[in-house]
Amino acid sequence: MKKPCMNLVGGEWISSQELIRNFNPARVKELVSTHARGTPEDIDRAVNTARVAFQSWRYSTPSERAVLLDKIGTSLFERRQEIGRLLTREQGKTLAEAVGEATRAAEVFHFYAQEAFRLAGEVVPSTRPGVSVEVTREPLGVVGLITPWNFPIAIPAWKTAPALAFGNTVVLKAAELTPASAHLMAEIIQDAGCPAGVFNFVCGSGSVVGHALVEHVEVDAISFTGSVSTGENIASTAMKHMKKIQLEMGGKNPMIVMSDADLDKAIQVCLNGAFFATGQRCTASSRLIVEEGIHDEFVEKLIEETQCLRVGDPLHKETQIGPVVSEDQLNNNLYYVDLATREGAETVGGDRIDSLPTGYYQRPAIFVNATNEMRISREEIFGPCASVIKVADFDEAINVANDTEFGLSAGICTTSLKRAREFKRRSEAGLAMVNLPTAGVDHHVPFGGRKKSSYGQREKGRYAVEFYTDIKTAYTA
Ligand code: UN1
Repeated sequence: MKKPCMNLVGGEWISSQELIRNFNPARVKELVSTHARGTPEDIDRAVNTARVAFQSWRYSTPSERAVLLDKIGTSLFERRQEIGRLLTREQGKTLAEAVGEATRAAEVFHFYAQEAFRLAGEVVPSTRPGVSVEVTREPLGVVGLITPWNFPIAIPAWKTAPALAFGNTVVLKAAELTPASAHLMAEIIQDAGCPAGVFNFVCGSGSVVGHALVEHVEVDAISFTGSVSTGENIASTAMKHMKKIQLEMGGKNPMIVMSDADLDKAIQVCLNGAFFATGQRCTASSRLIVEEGIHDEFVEKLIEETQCLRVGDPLHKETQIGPVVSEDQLNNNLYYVDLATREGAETVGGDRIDSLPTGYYQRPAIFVNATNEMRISREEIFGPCASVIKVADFDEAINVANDTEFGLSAGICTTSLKRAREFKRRSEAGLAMVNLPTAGVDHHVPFGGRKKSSYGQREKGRYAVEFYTDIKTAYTA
């Protein structure tokens, strides 16, 4: 058997007494990789070495940081097929989705390589004669990054790249369920010549290793993507130490379909938003809000097209929907499929696929005649499940779309410019999509939501600088 993947602490690969075994959700008996299970002691060492490394990394030149990030980006790009295969095997998304994700990770590193040069400030005249005021941005220090299983390399990349670009040092805690892609990224970072201690990687459970990171007094900031309940725990622990936090959590994202929409396009937008990546995106469309005039025709076509989706082995070229990530997640999804019927919706699909016994395969589920009050329309399921909610008109559609405790992404399918504009103005989500799926975002623009979906500054694009730096106001006479 291949040697276990180790944790990276202070530039050294370190092993552990205990192992994490990482299985393939498409062939549940197939072991993908084994990993040294990190401990609170590993976190302590990683944070302390990151603290020491910060003293020089904070004063490194933008050129040094850009060269490193570019090298990492190039390597991720060159190895995107290999990374994609590994990612598919550990997470279950299709090979095309996984290679796309690896490419996105590469692009993020290239983007932030250039951003290192743009850490500009401003010079402002003082109210006092002969005094000048400079406003500059400085790194925060040691940042702890905690990442989820649904984007095993893109999210580690889009947190790590800006953190390093702006002069911070990093301890990354990757998801216990899918640590292999992030481990490969750690190897690439190390091989690119990252100075010891600047980037550290520890994998393990959230409740032990993640908790140790959030509790550590030498960690200045935490960026987290995952569930609302874990986000709430992190917030209360981090606040005890006054750490800066950035939380990306759940969604119950609406997609409005107006009667004037191009029906074929709307169907494609809904299929992609609701079911691609097996619905395991916090940006997935889980509420399809459909205007009366087009409702019946839309439902008929949606069912027809959903039944044509090819669910199967994610390494096969023709597959469109891979397996659910784990047995627990599948059981959670099946619970909601059962609940849909009990709540009075008509369920189409949603069953476990018995003809594909090797993996956690589930048929996409459509909950027809759902209401926005049902739990299936209020709670995040995080699987290939979507409610269809009928509304009378545009105003009701907007009200239903906004009637949720989440506010990550929202979409509309319409050919009316007026409605598109109105929707963008009235939507209470951080991302607004017109004739595009709620999921699937660019790497170079801000990402984040409102209400319970997100907390703190935006991720990605130029806006990431707001989280990963702090302001200094310097007066000179
Ligand atoms: C996307 O829709 O392209 O965990 C990205 C998630 C989000 C990222 C979604 N933080 O699903």
